[in-house]
Amino acid sequence: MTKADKSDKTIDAVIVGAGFAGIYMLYKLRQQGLEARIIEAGSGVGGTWYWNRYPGARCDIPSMQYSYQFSEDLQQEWEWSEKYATQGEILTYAEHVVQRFGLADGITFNSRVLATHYLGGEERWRVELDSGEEIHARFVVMATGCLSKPNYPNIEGLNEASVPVYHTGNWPHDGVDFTNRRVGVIGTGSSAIQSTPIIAEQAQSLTVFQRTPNYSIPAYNEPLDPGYVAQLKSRYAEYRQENWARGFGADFDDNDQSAFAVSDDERQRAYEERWAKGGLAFLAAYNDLVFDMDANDTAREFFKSKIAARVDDPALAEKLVPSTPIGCKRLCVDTHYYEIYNQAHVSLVDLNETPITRIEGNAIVTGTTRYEIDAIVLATGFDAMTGAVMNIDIRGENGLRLQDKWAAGPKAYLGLATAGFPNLFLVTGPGSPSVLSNMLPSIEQHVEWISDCIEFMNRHQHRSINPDRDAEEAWVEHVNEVAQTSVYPGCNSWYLGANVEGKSRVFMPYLGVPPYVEKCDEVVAAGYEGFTLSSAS
Ligand code: FAD
Ligand code: N01
Repeated sequence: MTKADKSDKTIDAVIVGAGFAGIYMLYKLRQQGLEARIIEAGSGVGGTWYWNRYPGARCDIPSMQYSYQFSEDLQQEWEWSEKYATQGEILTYAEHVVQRFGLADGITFNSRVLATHYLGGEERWRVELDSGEEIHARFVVMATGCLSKPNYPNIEGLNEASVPVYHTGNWPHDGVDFTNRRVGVIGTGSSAIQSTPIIAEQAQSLTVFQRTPNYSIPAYNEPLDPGYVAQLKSRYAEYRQENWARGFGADFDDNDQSAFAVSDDERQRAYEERWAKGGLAFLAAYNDLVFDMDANDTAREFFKSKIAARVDDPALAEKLVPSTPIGCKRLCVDTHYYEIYNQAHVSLVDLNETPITRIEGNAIVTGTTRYEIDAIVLATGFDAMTGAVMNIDIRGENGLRLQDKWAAGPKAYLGLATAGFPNLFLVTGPGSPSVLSNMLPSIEQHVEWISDCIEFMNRHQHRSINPDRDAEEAWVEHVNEVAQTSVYPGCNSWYLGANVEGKSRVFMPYLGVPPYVEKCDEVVAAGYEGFTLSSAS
Protein backbone atom coordinates (compact mmCIF):
# COMPACT_ATOMS: atom_id res chain seq x y z
CA MET A 1 0.00 0.00 0.00
CA THR A 2 1.42 3.42 -0.91
CA LYS A 3 1.27 6.49 1.29
CA ALA A 4 -1.41 7.95 -0.97
CA ASP A 5 -3.57 4.83 -0.50
CA LYS A 6 -3.16 4.98 3.26
CA SER A 7 -4.22 8.63 3.36
CA ASP A 8 -7.62 8.31 1.72
CA LYS A 9 -9.49 8.79 4.94
CA THR A 10 -9.51 12.14 6.70
CA ILE A 11 -10.82 12.36 10.24
CA ASP A 12 -12.08 15.61 11.70
CA ALA A 13 -9.39 16.18 14.30
CA VAL A 14 -6.23 14.86 15.83
CA ILE A 15 -5.74 15.99 19.41
CA VAL A 16 -2.19 15.73 20.72
CA GLY A 17 -2.12 14.90 24.44
CA ALA A 18 -4.49 13.25 26.92
CA GLY A 19 -4.18 15.64 29.84
CA PHE A 20 -7.18 17.66 31.02
CA ALA A 21 -7.09 19.68 27.78
CA GLY A 22 -7.08 16.71 25.41
CA ILE A 23 -9.75 14.83 27.36
CA TYR A 24 -12.20 17.72 27.27
CA MET A 25 -11.41 18.50 23.62
CA LEU A 26 -12.31 14.94 22.65
CA TYR A 27 -15.53 15.16 24.65
CA LYS A 28 -16.57 18.44 22.98
CA LEU A 29 -15.80 17.31 19.44
CA ARG A 30 -17.65 14.04 19.96
CA GLN A 31 -20.67 16.00 21.16
CA GLN A 32 -20.75 17.56 17.69
CA GLY A 33 -20.68 14.10 16.14
CA LEU A 34 -17.15 14.61 14.84
CA GLU A 35 -14.48 11.96 14.53
CA ALA A 36 -11.52 12.91 16.70
CA ARG A 37 -8.64 10.92 18.06
CA ILE A 38 -6.20 11.66 20.84
CA ILE A 39 -2.57 10.65 20.44
CA GLU A 40 -0.79 10.39 23.80
CA ALA A 41 2.86 9.59 24.45
CA GLY A 42 2.17 8.14 27.90
CA SER A 43 0.43 4.87 28.68
CA GLY A 44 -2.46 6.59 30.44
CA VAL A 45 -4.43 9.82 30.70
CA GLY A 46 -3.85 12.75 33.08
CA GLY A 47 -0.84 14.48 31.50
CA THR A 48 0.88 16.42 34.30
CA TRP A 49 -0.65 14.07 36.85
CA TYR A 50 0.44 10.98 34.93
CA TRP A 51 4.08 12.08 34.68
CA ASN A 52 4.77 14.00 37.92
CA ARG A 53 4.57 11.18 40.45
CA TYR A 54 7.34 12.45 42.72
CA PRO A 55 6.74 12.26 46.48
CA GLY A 56 4.56 15.11 47.72
CA ALA A 57 3.16 16.13 44.32
CA ARG A 58 -0.20 17.87 44.67
CA CYS A 59 -2.03 20.89 43.32
CA ASP A 60 -1.57 24.42 44.68
CA ILE A 61 -5.01 25.66 43.61
CA PRO A 62 -7.62 24.27 46.03
CA SER A 63 -9.10 21.03 44.67
CA MET A 64 -12.65 22.38 44.76
CA GLN A 65 -11.49 24.87 42.11
CA TYR A 66 -8.84 22.78 40.36
CA SER A 67 -11.43 20.59 38.61
CA TYR A 68 -13.71 20.67 35.57
CA GLN A 69 -16.88 22.74 35.69
CA PHE A 70 -18.40 21.79 32.31
CA SER A 71 -20.64 19.13 33.84
CA GLU A 72 -22.74 20.06 36.85
CA ASP A 73 -23.36 16.35 37.52
CA LEU A 74 -19.64 15.63 37.52
CA GLN A 75 -18.79 18.45 39.89
CA GLN A 76 -21.61 17.49 42.23
CA GLU A 77 -20.71 13.79 42.25
CA TRP A 78 -16.95 14.00 42.66
CA GLU A 79 -15.62 14.10 46.23
CA TRP A 80 -12.18 15.56 46.86
CA SER A 81 -10.67 14.36 50.10
CA GLU A 82 -8.21 17.17 50.82
CA LYS A 83 -7.91 20.93 50.38
CA TYR A 84 -5.01 20.27 47.96
CA ALA A 85 -5.46 16.89 46.26
CA THR A 86 -2.54 14.54 45.83
CA GLN A 87 -1.16 13.63 42.40
CA GLY A 88 -2.76 10.18 42.82
CA GLU A 89 -6.20 11.57 43.53
CA ILE A 90 -6.05 14.03 40.61
CA LEU A 91 -4.95 11.20 38.31
CA THR A 92 -7.86 9.05 39.51
CA TYR A 93 -10.17 11.99 38.77
CA ALA A 94 -8.85 12.30 35.19
CA GLU A 95 -9.33 8.55 34.69
CA HIS A 96 -12.83 8.79 36.12
CA VAL A 97 -13.80 11.57 33.69
CA VAL A 98 -12.59 9.50 30.74
CA GLN A 99 -14.54 6.48 31.93
CA ARG A 100 -17.69 8.43 32.88
CA PHE A 101 -17.96 10.08 29.47
CA GLY A 102 -16.93 6.98 27.50
CA LEU A 103 -13.84 8.55 25.92
CA ALA A 104 -11.26 5.74 26.25
CA ASP A 105 -11.82 4.31 22.77
CA GLY A 106 -10.81 7.66 21.25
CA ILE A 107 -7.30 7.62 22.74
CA THR A 108 -4.17 5.98 21.33
CA PHE A 109 -1.57 5.55 24.08
CA ASN A 110 2.18 4.97 23.94
CA SER A 111 2.26 6.92 20.74
CA ARG A 112 4.09 10.15 20.05
CA VAL A 113 3.34 12.71 17.35
CA LEU A 114 6.65 13.42 15.64
CA ALA A 115 5.50 15.70 12.84
CA THR A 116 2.47 17.32 11.32
CA HIS A 117 2.46 19.02 7.92
CA TYR A 118 -0.29 21.09 6.34
CA LEU A 119 -1.37 19.94 2.92
CA GLY A 120 -2.28 23.32 1.46
CA GLY A 121 -4.50 22.49 -1.49
CA GLU A 122 -6.32 19.84 0.51
CA GLU A 123 -6.89 21.94 3.65
CA ARG A 124 -5.92 19.09 5.91
CA TRP A 125 -2.99 18.00 8.07
CA ARG A 126 -0.86 14.90 7.78
CA VAL A 127 0.12 13.74 11.25
CA GLU A 128 3.05 11.36 11.65
CA LEU A 129 3.40 9.11 14.67
CA ASP A 130 6.49 7.39 16.03
CA SER A 131 4.89 4.05 15.12
CA GLY A 132 5.13 5.05 11.46
CA GLU A 133 1.37 5.52 11.22
CA GLU A 134 0.05 8.58 9.39
CA ILE A 135 -3.30 10.16 10.09
CA HIS A 136 -5.01 12.84 8.01
CA ALA A 137 -7.20 15.34 9.78
CA ARG A 138 -8.87 18.64 8.99
CA PHE A 139 -7.90 20.04 12.37
CA VAL A 140 -5.01 19.51 14.74
CA VAL A 141 -5.32 20.56 18.36
CA MET A 142 -2.14 20.85 20.39
CA ALA A 143 -3.20 19.84 23.89
CA THR A 144 0.45 19.17 24.63
CA GLY A 145 0.67 21.04 27.95
CA CYS A 146 2.56 24.10 29.18
CA LEU A 147 4.72 22.11 31.60
CA SER A 148 5.20 18.77 29.92
CA LYS A 149 8.66 18.74 28.39
CA PRO A 150 11.15 18.13 31.23
CA ASN A 151 14.18 20.39 31.32
CA TYR A 152 17.33 18.29 31.68
CA PRO A 153 20.29 20.41 32.79
CA ASN A 154 23.39 20.45 30.69
CA ILE A 155 25.83 19.16 33.32
CA GLU A 156 28.96 17.37 32.24
CA GLY A 157 28.92 13.69 33.16
CA LEU A 158 25.18 13.59 33.97
CA ASN A 159 24.44 10.98 31.33
CA GLU A 160 27.29 8.81 32.60
CA ALA A 161 26.33 9.01 36.30
CA SER A 162 26.81 5.68 38.04
CA VAL A 163 23.80 6.29 40.31
CA PRO A 164 20.11 6.49 39.33
CA VAL A 165 18.97 9.90 38.05
CA TYR A 166 15.27 10.79 38.41
CA HIS A 167 13.47 13.82 36.94
CA THR A 168 10.44 14.95 38.94
CA GLY A 169 8.53 15.42 35.67
CA ASN A 170 9.12 11.83 34.57
CA TRP A 171 8.99 9.91 37.82
CA PRO A 172 8.99 6.08 37.95
CA HIS A 173 5.48 4.68 38.28
CA ASP A 174 6.50 2.26 41.02
CA GLY A 175 7.87 5.07 43.15
CA VAL A 176 11.37 5.32 44.54
CA ASP A 177 12.44 4.23 48.02
CA PHE A 178 15.20 6.50 49.30
CA THR A 179 15.64 4.65 52.61
CA ASN A 180 19.30 4.56 53.64
CA ARG A 181 20.33 6.43 50.51
CA ARG A 182 22.29 9.64 50.16
CA VAL A 183 20.21 11.83 47.88
CA GLY A 184 21.20 14.94 45.91
CA VAL A 185 18.34 17.17 44.70
CA ILE A 186 19.16 19.78 42.04
CA GLY A 187 16.70 22.68 41.93
CA THR A 188 14.56 24.57 44.43
CA GLY A 189 11.31 25.27 42.55
CA SER A 190 7.86 23.95 43.46
CA SER A 191 8.75 20.34 42.61
CA ALA A 192 11.76 20.36 44.94
CA ILE A 193 9.89 22.24 47.63
CA GLN A 194 7.10 19.65 47.59
CA SER A 195 9.34 16.58 47.37
CA THR A 196 12.31 17.34 49.64
CA PRO A 197 10.42 17.16 52.97
CA ILE A 198 9.33 13.62 52.11
CA ILE A 199 12.69 12.60 50.68
CA ALA A 200 14.29 13.94 53.88
CA GLU A 201 12.07 11.64 55.97
CA GLN A 202 13.42 8.59 54.14
CA ALA A 203 16.96 9.41 53.15
CA GLN A 204 20.16 8.83 55.06
CA SER A 205 21.24 12.26 53.88
CA LEU A 206 19.80 14.92 51.62
CA THR A 207 21.84 17.59 49.86
CA VAL A 208 19.88 20.30 48.07
CA PHE A 209 21.71 22.15 45.28
CA GLN A 210 20.22 25.64 45.01
CA ARG A 211 20.87 28.06 42.17
CA THR A 212 18.08 30.54 43.00
CA PRO A 213 15.98 30.46 46.17
CA ASN A 214 12.20 30.68 45.89
CA TYR A 215 9.49 32.12 48.08
CA SER A 216 7.27 29.54 49.67
CA ILE A 217 4.25 29.74 51.93
CA PRO A 218 2.76 26.90 53.97
CA ALA A 219 -0.12 24.98 52.40
CA TYR A 220 -1.75 24.00 55.70
CA ASN A 221 -3.25 21.15 53.76
CA GLU A 222 -6.05 19.34 55.57
CA PRO A 223 -9.01 17.03 54.94
CA LEU A 224 -11.89 18.93 53.38
CA ASP A 225 -14.62 19.90 55.80
CA PRO A 226 -17.89 18.26 54.62
CA GLY A 227 -19.84 21.36 55.73
CA TYR A 228 -17.70 23.61 53.54
CA VAL A 229 -18.01 21.24 50.59
CA ALA A 230 -21.81 21.02 50.95
CA GLN A 231 -22.10 24.79 51.19
CA LEU A 232 -19.94 25.30 48.10
CA LYS A 233 -21.74 22.61 46.11
CA SER A 234 -25.09 24.22 46.91
CA ARG A 235 -23.97 27.09 44.66
CA TYR A 236 -21.13 25.54 42.67
CA ALA A 237 -22.07 26.93 39.23
CA GLU A 238 -22.59 30.41 40.65
CA TYR A 239 -19.25 30.21 42.49
CA ARG A 240 -17.45 29.18 39.31
CA GLN A 241 -19.07 32.10 37.49
CA GLU A 242 -17.86 34.53 40.13
CA ASN A 243 -14.29 33.26 39.69
CA TRP A 244 -14.25 34.28 36.04
CA ALA A 245 -14.28 37.90 37.21
CA ARG A 246 -11.12 37.37 39.28
CA GLY A 247 -7.65 38.20 37.94
CA PHE A 248 -6.26 34.67 38.28
CA GLY A 249 -9.61 33.00 37.54
CA ALA A 250 -9.49 31.57 41.04
CA ASP A 251 -10.99 32.54 44.37
CA PHE A 252 -8.10 34.01 46.33
CA ASP A 253 -10.32 36.27 48.38
CA ASP A 254 -8.95 39.15 46.27
CA ASN A 255 -8.64 42.49 48.01
CA ASP A 256 -9.11 45.38 45.59
CA GLN A 257 -7.03 47.80 47.65
CA SER A 258 -3.47 49.03 47.32
CA ALA A 259 -0.94 47.89 49.91
CA PHE A 260 -0.46 51.58 50.69
CA ALA A 261 -4.13 52.29 51.28
CA VAL A 262 -3.70 50.98 54.81
CA SER A 263 -1.32 51.66 57.70
CA ASP A 264 1.84 49.59 58.20
CA ASP A 265 0.26 47.87 61.20
CA GLU A 266 -2.90 46.99 59.35
CA ARG A 267 -0.89 45.64 56.41
CA GLN A 268 1.19 43.52 58.76
CA ARG A 269 -1.99 42.14 60.34
CA ALA A 270 -3.41 41.33 56.91
CA TYR A 271 -0.20 39.53 55.94
CA GLU A 272 -0.28 37.53 59.17
CA GLU A 273 -3.88 36.53 58.49
CA ARG A 274 -3.09 35.45 54.92
CA TRP A 275 -0.01 33.58 56.12
CA ALA A 276 -2.08 31.73 58.71
CA LYS A 277 -4.42 30.56 55.94
CA GLY A 278 -1.51 29.68 53.62
CA GLY A 279 -1.48 29.15 49.88
CA LEU A 280 -1.29 31.31 46.77
CA ALA A 281 -4.05 33.61 48.03
CA PHE A 282 -1.35 35.53 49.88
CA LEU A 283 -0.56 37.45 46.71
CA ALA A 284 -4.14 38.70 46.50
CA ALA A 285 -3.80 40.49 49.84
CA TYR A 286 -3.48 43.75 47.89
CA ASN A 287 -4.14 44.55 44.25
CA ASP A 288 -0.69 45.99 43.54
CA LEU A 289 1.63 43.34 44.97
CA VAL A 290 2.62 42.08 41.53
CA PHE A 291 2.37 45.50 39.85
CA ASP A 292 4.22 47.90 42.12
CA MET A 293 7.75 47.20 43.35
CA ASP A 294 7.28 49.19 46.55
CA ALA A 295 4.15 47.22 47.37
CA ASN A 296 5.97 44.03 46.43
CA ASP A 297 8.79 44.97 48.83
CA THR A 298 6.38 45.07 51.77
CA ALA A 299 5.42 41.45 51.06
CA ARG A 300 9.05 40.49 50.46
CA GLU A 301 10.09 41.87 53.85
CA PHE A 302 7.29 39.92 55.48
CA PHE A 303 8.38 36.70 53.77
CA LYS A 304 12.01 37.25 54.76
CA SER A 305 11.02 37.39 58.41
CA LYS A 306 8.89 34.24 58.04
CA ILE A 307 11.69 32.28 56.36
CA ALA A 308 14.14 33.42 59.03
CA ALA A 309 11.74 32.23 61.72
CA ARG A 310 11.51 28.77 60.18
CA VAL A 311 15.24 28.13 59.88
CA ASP A 312 17.42 27.79 63.00
CA ASP A 313 20.74 28.82 61.42
CA PRO A 314 20.59 32.54 60.48
CA ALA A 315 23.38 32.22 57.88
CA LEU A 316 21.51 29.40 56.18
CA ALA A 317 18.22 31.31 56.36
CA GLU A 318 19.94 34.17 54.57
CA LYS A 319 20.79 31.86 51.67
CA LEU A 320 17.19 30.69 51.42
CA VAL A 321 15.84 34.23 51.02
CA PRO A 322 15.40 35.32 47.40
CA SER A 323 16.48 38.75 46.24
CA THR A 324 13.94 38.78 43.40
CA PRO A 325 10.45 40.31 43.57
CA ILE A 326 7.92 37.99 45.16
CA GLY A 327 5.60 36.43 42.60
CA CYS A 328 7.83 36.94 39.57
CA LYS A 329 8.47 33.22 39.80
CA ARG A 330 5.46 31.19 40.79
CA LEU A 331 5.04 31.35 44.56
CA CYS A 332 5.60 27.87 46.03
CA VAL A 333 3.28 26.24 48.52
CA ASP A 334 4.91 23.85 50.97
CA THR A 335 4.46 21.45 53.81
CA HIS A 336 7.44 21.82 56.20
CA TYR A 337 9.95 22.79 53.48
CA TYR A 338 12.19 25.24 55.34
CA GLU A 339 12.16 23.06 58.46
CA ILE A 340 14.11 20.31 56.66
CA TYR A 341 17.19 22.50 56.96
CA ASN A 342 17.00 22.21 60.76
CA GLN A 343 17.72 18.48 60.48
CA ALA A 344 21.33 17.36 60.80
CA HIS A 345 21.23 15.07 57.76
CA VAL A 346 19.99 17.83 55.39
CA SER A 347 22.31 20.40 53.85
CA LEU A 348 22.12 23.17 51.27
CA VAL A 349 24.75 23.89 48.65
CA ASP A 350 24.55 27.43 47.31
CA LEU A 351 25.48 27.13 43.65
CA ASN A 352 26.13 30.86 43.42
CA GLU A 353 29.14 30.33 45.68
CA THR A 354 30.22 27.03 44.14
CA PRO A 355 28.54 26.03 40.87
CA ILE A 356 28.23 22.38 39.85
CA THR A 357 31.14 21.63 37.54
CA ARG A 358 30.33 17.99 36.69
CA ILE A 359 28.92 14.68 37.77
CA GLU A 360 31.67 12.17 38.37
CA GLY A 361 30.36 8.63 38.77
CA ASN A 362 28.49 8.78 42.07
CA ALA A 363 29.47 12.35 42.97
CA ILE A 364 28.14 15.81 42.25
CA VAL A 365 31.23 18.00 42.02
CA THR A 366 31.22 21.72 42.80
CA GLY A 367 34.60 23.43 42.57
CA THR A 368 36.81 21.32 44.77
CA THR A 369 34.07 19.55 46.75
CA ARG A 370 32.72 16.10 45.83
CA TYR A 371 29.29 15.22 47.19
CA GLU A 372 28.99 11.44 47.07
CA ILE A 373 25.42 10.35 46.62
CA ASP A 374 23.36 7.24 45.83
CA ALA A 375 20.66 8.98 43.79
CA ILE A 376 20.20 12.26 41.92
CA VAL A 377 16.84 13.99 41.71
CA LEU A 378 16.53 16.60 38.98
CA ALA A 379 13.86 19.04 40.11
CA THR A 380 14.94 21.26 37.24
CA GLY A 381 11.54 22.05 35.77
CA PHE A 382 10.35 22.27 32.19
CA ASP A 383 10.93 23.80 28.81
CA ALA A 384 7.69 25.62 29.52
CA MET A 385 4.91 26.91 27.26
CA THR A 386 6.60 26.12 23.94
CA GLY A 387 8.76 23.03 24.61
CA ALA A 388 6.25 20.31 23.77
CA VAL A 389 4.92 22.11 20.68
CA MET A 390 8.38 22.92 19.35
CA ASN A 391 9.34 19.28 19.88
CA ILE A 392 7.07 18.40 16.97
CA ASP A 393 8.10 19.12 13.39
CA ILE A 394 5.13 21.35 12.52
CA ARG A 395 4.99 22.79 9.01
CA GLY A 396 2.27 25.12 7.87
CA GLU A 397 1.52 26.96 4.62
CA ASN A 398 4.29 26.74 2.03
CA GLY A 399 6.33 24.50 4.29
CA LEU A 400 6.80 27.20 6.96
CA ARG A 401 8.35 25.54 10.03
CA LEU A 402 6.97 26.53 13.40
CA GLN A 403 10.44 26.07 14.87
CA ASP A 404 11.65 28.82 12.51
CA LYS A 405 8.68 31.08 13.03
CA TRP A 406 9.05 30.89 16.82
CA ALA A 407 12.87 30.93 16.92
CA ALA A 408 12.93 34.44 18.40
CA GLY A 409 9.96 33.76 20.66
CA PRO A 410 6.45 32.37 20.22
CA LYS A 411 3.84 34.33 18.30
CA ALA A 412 0.24 33.28 18.61
CA TYR A 413 -3.02 35.17 18.28
CA LEU A 414 -4.75 34.99 21.67
CA GLY A 415 -2.54 31.98 22.37
CA LEU A 416 -5.07 29.97 20.38
CA ALA A 417 -3.59 29.80 16.88
CA THR A 418 -0.56 31.01 14.96
CA ALA A 419 -0.53 32.71 11.54
CA GLY A 420 0.56 30.50 8.67
CA PHE A 421 -0.72 27.33 10.35
CA PRO A 422 -4.40 27.09 9.35
CA ASN A 423 -6.73 24.82 11.29
CA LEU A 424 -4.12 24.22 13.99
CA PHE A 425 -5.17 25.21 17.48
CA LEU A 426 -3.21 25.56 20.72
CA VAL A 427 -4.80 24.95 24.11
CA THR A 428 -3.44 27.45 26.64
CA GLY A 429 -0.77 28.51 24.18
CA PRO A 430 1.69 31.40 24.64
CA GLY A 431 -0.19 34.70 24.82
CA SER A 432 -3.07 33.30 26.87
CA PRO A 433 -3.41 33.43 30.70
CA SER A 434 -2.54 29.72 30.97
CA VAL A 435 0.00 29.34 33.77
CA LEU A 436 -0.97 32.72 35.28
CA SER A 437 -4.43 31.37 35.99
CA ASN A 438 -6.27 28.44 37.46
CA MET A 439 -5.45 26.15 34.57
CA LEU A 440 -8.52 23.93 34.59
CA PRO A 441 -11.00 26.74 33.84
CA SER A 442 -8.54 28.26 31.35
CA ILE A 443 -8.33 24.91 29.57
CA GLU A 444 -12.12 24.69 29.46
CA GLN A 445 -12.42 28.22 28.10
CA HIS A 446 -9.95 27.43 25.30
CA VAL A 447 -11.46 24.07 24.45
CA GLU A 448 -14.93 25.63 24.25
CA TRP A 449 -13.65 28.47 22.06
CA ILE A 450 -12.01 25.97 19.69
CA SER A 451 -14.97 23.61 19.52
CA ASP A 452 -17.39 26.52 18.95
CA CYS A 453 -15.10 27.74 16.17
CA ILE A 454 -15.08 24.32 14.47
CA GLU A 455 -18.84 24.10 14.82
CA PHE A 456 -19.19 27.58 13.26
CA MET A 457 -16.88 26.62 10.40
CA ASN A 458 -18.84 23.47 9.65
CA ARG A 459 -22.16 25.30 9.82
CA HIS A 460 -20.93 27.95 7.37
CA GLN A 461 -18.91 25.57 5.21
CA HIS A 462 -15.60 27.22 5.92
CA ARG A 463 -12.65 24.99 5.13
CA SER A 464 -9.92 26.82 6.97
CA ILE A 465 -9.19 29.43 9.59
CA ASN A 466 -5.90 31.29 9.92
CA PRO A 467 -4.96 34.23 12.15
CA ASP A 468 -3.98 37.45 10.37
CA ARG A 469 -0.37 38.43 10.92
CA ASP A 470 -1.28 42.00 11.90
CA ALA A 471 -3.73 40.84 14.52
CA GLU A 472 -1.17 38.39 15.84
CA GLU A 473 1.62 40.99 16.01
CA ALA A 474 -0.68 43.43 17.80
CA TRP A 475 -1.68 40.75 20.32
CA VAL A 476 1.91 39.71 21.04
CA GLU A 477 2.81 43.37 21.58
CA HIS A 478 -0.13 43.78 23.92
CA VAL A 479 0.87 40.70 25.94
CA ASN A 480 4.29 42.23 26.44
CA GLU A 481 2.99 45.67 27.26
CA VAL A 482 0.80 44.23 29.99
CA ALA A 483 3.68 42.15 31.34
CA GLN A 484 5.88 45.27 31.53
CA THR A 485 3.40 46.87 33.95
CA SER A 486 4.08 44.04 36.40
CA VAL A 487 6.97 42.56 38.39
CA TYR A 488 6.91 39.40 36.25
CA PRO A 489 9.74 40.29 33.85
CA GLY A 490 11.90 41.03 36.92
CA CYS A 491 13.61 37.66 37.29
CA ASN A 492 14.94 34.74 35.30
CA SER A 493 11.79 32.67 35.32
CA TRP A 494 10.42 29.97 33.05
CA TYR A 495 7.61 32.42 32.16
CA LEU A 496 10.35 34.17 30.15
CA GLY A 497 12.08 31.01 28.95
CA ALA A 498 15.11 32.02 31.01
CA ASN A 499 15.53 28.58 32.60
CA VAL A 500 16.44 26.85 29.34
CA GLU A 501 19.85 27.41 27.82
CA GLY A 502 19.64 29.14 24.43
CA LYS A 503 15.87 29.77 24.60
CA SER A 504 14.74 33.22 23.50
CA ARG A 505 13.55 35.42 26.35
CA VAL A 506 10.00 36.54 25.76
CA PHE A 507 7.31 36.82 28.40
CA MET A 508 4.83 34.16 27.32
CA PRO A 509 1.65 34.12 29.43
CA TYR A 510 -1.02 36.84 29.38
CA LEU A 511 -1.72 38.60 32.62
CA GLY A 512 -5.43 38.89 33.44
CA VAL A 513 -8.20 36.35 32.98
CA PRO A 514 -11.23 38.70 32.74
CA PRO A 515 -9.91 40.99 29.96
CA TYR A 516 -8.63 37.97 28.09
CA VAL A 517 -11.96 36.15 28.12
CA GLU A 518 -13.69 39.37 27.11
CA LYS A 519 -11.32 39.75 24.14
CA CYS A 520 -11.92 36.15 23.01
CA ASP A 521 -15.67 36.70 23.15
CA GLU A 522 -15.40 40.00 21.25
CA VAL A 523 -13.38 38.35 18.49
CA VAL A 524 -16.13 35.77 18.01
CA ALA A 525 -18.94 38.33 18.19
CA ALA A 526 -17.21 40.32 15.44
CA GLY A 527 -17.19 37.26 13.15
CA TYR A 528 -13.76 35.90 14.18
CA GLU A 529 -12.09 39.25 13.91
CA GLY A 530 -8.37 38.94 13.25
CA PHE A 531 -8.80 35.58 11.54
CA THR A 532 -9.31 34.77 7.87
CA LEU A 533 -11.93 32.14 7.21
CA SER A 534 -11.83 30.48 3.80
CA SER A 535 -14.51 28.47 2.09
CA ALA A 536 -14.00 25.46 -0.17
CA SER A 537 -11.80 26.25 -3.13
P1 FAD B 1 -0.64 18.20 30.29
O1 FAD B 1 -1.31 17.73 31.50
O2 FAD B 1 0.78 18.58 30.39
O3 FAD B 1 -0.82 17.08 29.18
C1 FAD B 1 -0.16 17.14 27.96
C2 FAD B 1 -0.02 15.73 27.43
O4 FAD B 1 0.45 15.81 26.08
C3 FAD B 1 1.00 14.89 28.19
O5 FAD B 1 0.39 13.73 28.68
C4 FAD B 1 2.06 14.55 27.16
O6 FAD B 1 2.54 13.24 27.28
C5 FAD B 1 1.30 14.72 25.86
N1 FAD B 1 2.17 15.05 24.73
C6 FAD B 1 2.99 16.13 24.61
N2 FAD B 1 3.62 16.09 23.42
C7 FAD B 1 3.17 14.97 22.78
C8 FAD B 1 3.45 14.41 21.51
N3 FAD B 1 4.31 14.98 20.65
N4 FAD B 1 2.82 13.27 21.18
C9 FAD B 1 1.94 12.69 22.03
N5 FAD B 1 1.65 13.18 23.24
C10 FAD B 1 2.26 14.32 23.61
N6 FAD B 1 -1.93 24.18 37.35
C11 FAD B 1 -2.87 24.74 38.14
O7 FAD B 1 -3.68 25.55 37.67
N7 FAD B 1 -2.97 24.40 39.45
C12 FAD B 1 -2.13 23.52 40.02
O8 FAD B 1 -2.25 23.26 41.21
C13 FAD B 1 -1.10 22.95 39.22
N8 FAD B 1 -0.22 22.07 39.74
C14 FAD B 1 0.79 21.58 38.95
C15 FAD B 1 1.71 20.70 39.53
C16 FAD B 1 2.75 20.20 38.76
C17 FAD B 1 3.71 19.23 39.37
C18 FAD B 1 2.91 20.63 37.43
C19 FAD B 1 4.06 20.13 36.60
C20 FAD B 1 1.99 21.48 36.85
C21 FAD B 1 0.91 21.94 37.61
N9 FAD B 1 -0.06 22.78 37.07
C22 FAD B 1 -1.04 23.30 37.86
C23 FAD B 1 -0.09 23.04 35.62
C24 FAD B 1 -0.68 21.81 34.89
O9 FAD B 1 0.24 21.47 33.90
C25 FAD B 1 -2.07 22.13 34.33
O10 FAD B 1 -2.91 22.48 35.41
C26 FAD B 1 -2.79 21.01 33.58
O11 FAD B 1 -2.71 19.77 34.21
C27 FAD B 1 -2.29 20.93 32.15
O12 FAD B 1 -3.12 20.08 31.40
P2 FAD B 1 -2.90 19.92 29.84
O13 FAD B 1 -3.82 18.87 29.39
O14 FAD B 1 -2.96 21.23 29.19
O15 FAD B 1 -1.39 19.45 29.68
O1 N01 C 1 10.50 23.82 38.07
P1 N01 C 1 11.09 25.31 38.26
P2 N01 C 1 9.45 23.02 38.95
N1 N01 C 1 21.65 23.79 37.71
O2 N01 C 1 11.51 25.74 36.92
C1 N01 C 1 16.83 24.85 38.98
C2 N01 C 1 4.32 23.93 38.42
N2 N01 C 1 4.40 23.08 39.61
O3 N01 C 1 9.30 21.69 38.38
O4 N01 C 1 15.64 29.25 39.31
C3 N01 C 1 21.09 24.06 38.89
O5 N01 C 1 10.19 26.17 39.05
C4 N01 C 1 16.18 26.19 38.83
O6 N01 C 1 17.06 27.21 39.19
P3 N01 C 1 16.86 28.70 38.58
C5 N01 C 1 4.45 25.38 38.85
O7 N01 C 1 3.79 26.19 37.94
C6 N01 C 1 3.48 23.26 40.57
O8 N01 C 1 9.82 23.10 40.38
O9 N01 C 1 16.59 28.53 37.11
N3 N01 C 1 19.80 24.32 39.07
C7 N01 C 1 15.00 26.03 39.79
O10 N01 C 1 15.40 26.20 41.12
C8 N01 C 1 5.94 25.55 38.80
O11 N01 C 1 6.37 26.88 38.74
C9 N01 C 1 3.55 22.54 41.72
O12 N01 C 1 18.11 29.41 38.88
C10 N01 C 1 19.01 24.29 38.02
C11 N01 C 1 14.63 24.57 39.59
O13 N01 C 1 15.76 23.93 39.04
C12 N01 C 1 6.29 24.76 37.56
O14 N01 C 1 5.41 23.64 37.58
C13 N01 C 1 4.57 21.62 41.91
C14 N01 C 1 19.51 24.01 36.73
C15 N01 C 1 13.46 24.40 38.64
O15 N01 C 1 12.36 25.04 39.17
C16 N01 C 1 7.71 24.30 37.49
O16 N01 C 1 8.12 23.84 38.78
C17 N01 C 1 5.48 21.46 40.90
C18 N01 C 1 20.89 23.75 36.61
N4 N01 C 1 21.45 23.51 35.44
C19 N01 C 1 5.39 22.20 39.75
N5 N01 C 1 18.47 24.04 35.87
C20 N01 C 1 2.58 22.77 42.80
O17 N01 C 1 2.93 23.00 43.93
C21 N01 C 1 17.38 24.36 36.57
N6 N01 C 1 17.71 24.52 37.87
C22 N01 C 1 1.19 22.79 42.44
